[in-house]
Amino acid sequence: MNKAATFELTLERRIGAPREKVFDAFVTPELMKTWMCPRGMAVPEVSADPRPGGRYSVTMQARDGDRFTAAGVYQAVERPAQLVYTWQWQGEGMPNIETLITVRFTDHDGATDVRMTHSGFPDAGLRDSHDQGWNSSLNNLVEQFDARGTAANVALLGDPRSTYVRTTRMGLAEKGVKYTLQQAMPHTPEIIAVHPWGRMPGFRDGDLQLFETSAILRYVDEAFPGPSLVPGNIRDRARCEQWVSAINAYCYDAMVRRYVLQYVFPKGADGKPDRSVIDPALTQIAQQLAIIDAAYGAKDLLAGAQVSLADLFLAPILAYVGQMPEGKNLMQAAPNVARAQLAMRERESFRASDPATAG
Ligand SMILES: N[C@@H](CCC(=O)N[C@@H](CS)C(=O)NCC(=O)O)C(=O)O
Repeated sequence: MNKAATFELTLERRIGAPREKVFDAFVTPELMKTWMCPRGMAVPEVSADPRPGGRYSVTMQARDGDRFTAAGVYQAVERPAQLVYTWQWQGEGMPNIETLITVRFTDHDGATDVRMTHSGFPDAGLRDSHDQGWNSSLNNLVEQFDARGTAANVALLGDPRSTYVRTTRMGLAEKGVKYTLQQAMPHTPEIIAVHPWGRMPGFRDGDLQLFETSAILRYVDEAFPGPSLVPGNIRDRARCEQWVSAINAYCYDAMVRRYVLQYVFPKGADGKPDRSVIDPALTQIAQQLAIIDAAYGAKDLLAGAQVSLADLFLAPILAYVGQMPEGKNLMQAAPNVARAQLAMRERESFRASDPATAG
């Protein structure tokens, strides 16, 4: 052990099972296989001899087939209260340093509070490089003991009528990630706890909290298996980003804020929609739809060959525009947009995020 090492990582989780079961999940090869790797990876090989001086080894396999093995020696095996073992990555190119893991298991009304400390890192960089992996692995562990699967950790906060909430729901559905939808309105304490500007959606995955739809979906895309929500090709990826940014900066403002919301929450004289806001917005919306129409051309997707964040940001907005009094004419004047939107409406992610049937 490197005596000068001072950097450590501490993670905590509450697991819905008694201490003995959770302890066993750390030292029993068949159980270790089910969770001791970040989400989206697998554990094809594992061995464990859980007694002081006994050895263990865990091999994790990434989606691309790359394998990573960590191994070490048990220092303390005190079922069900505490487990201490060394941890060292094996093979060339891996950090050649022995670190130490201490796991404490505390009873909490039949559930178990797990506190894991991974210590002995020589620098903050190496410590931080383990943070995402351990967080994802411990989320896996929580989900192993919870029938809700990823919905035990993943929560989306907001109102399903929000286009940004729907975009996020579509992204989660495209990835096949189960989540818990927590109904919350803007600027309420529940939302402000996650989103300092009080907007929706807010997002949680275990102890991680995020706001801003693009950031949430980029995290979801990388942290979970399933089809990628950003194109693999660098040019398409940049185009995807370009459209996400333009839709956020220009289209949402004209199409939702200055158009759809003017009908939904009329603020004009006699409680009528304010034409002095709507009419100029309509001119801009027609211009924006013409730009997007040209971008689609004969294709149904804005960037790359698979549905991407760009399409997920636009579809919920267009769904509302199409329902407004001028919506049909606007869409008819942009036939490529209308056709692409029809294709989006056919997707299971679009159906599953319908605000009218939100569950
Ligand atoms: N930039 C944010 C925008 C979120 C946003 O504006 N959400 C709307 C609902 S669609 C909201 O919370 N509006 C309440 C308000 O503006 O006070 C994101 O990408 O998540």
